Amino acid sequence: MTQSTTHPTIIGHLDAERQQEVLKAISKIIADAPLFQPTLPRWGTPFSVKMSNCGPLGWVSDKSGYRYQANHPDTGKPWPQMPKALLDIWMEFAGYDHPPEACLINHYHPKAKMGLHQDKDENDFDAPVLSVSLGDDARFRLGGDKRDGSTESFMLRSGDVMILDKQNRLAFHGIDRLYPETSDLLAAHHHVFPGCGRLNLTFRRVTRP
Ligand code: MD3
Ligand code: FE
Repeated sequence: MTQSTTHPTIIGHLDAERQQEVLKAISKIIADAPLFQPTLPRWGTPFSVKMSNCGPLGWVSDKSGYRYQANHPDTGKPWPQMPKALLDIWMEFAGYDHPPEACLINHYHPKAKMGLHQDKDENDFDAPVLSVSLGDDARFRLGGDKRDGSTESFMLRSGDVMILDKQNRLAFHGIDRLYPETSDLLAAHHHVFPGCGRLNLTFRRVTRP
């Protein structure tokens, strides 16, 4: 029997063909808007995750803080447009009338993780956040809206589509660890994504419609 501890937040799954299509779109975006190294505000400590974005706005983090901005922090160019393959995912799963303004692309190398945090840099908390996982399995941790509350963890696997709406929108969450080499999706793209690992897309509204 295959283990499949799904969670109510996982609302869909992209089949292998669709994962390839999305990966191709992401590779094109990265060619125009290279993965950058975000750093922690104040200290300048690098994240273990590298990032890029597409859409009118992109999330960035550097010594001066977290924010959404229209331009790539290294190239100064506007973020690439959100391709149809990505917009279609929002339209199919988000249940929200307005298009996403940002798609944050996170690349996790095999030992990368993301500490417990809240996403509060948006002005619209009524809109859901939609997440798509690609590549290696990862253990995701989800808590409540207070840092010291109880948490639960579950696996995110390649193709999983997760929605964070009303109930979870301000929940603390993070990625504990990856399970390296559990997917071969990124293997053909290892020059774009060193060490393969995992990609996560998060589609967001930033402003109120
Ligand atoms: C729960 N990314 O980019 S996606 C992030 O897998 C982030 O890269 C993780 O947390 C990743 O900020 C998790 C799932 C996710 C995204 C947004 C959320 C979970 C969330 C917002 C509120 C609560
Ligand atoms: Fe987050």
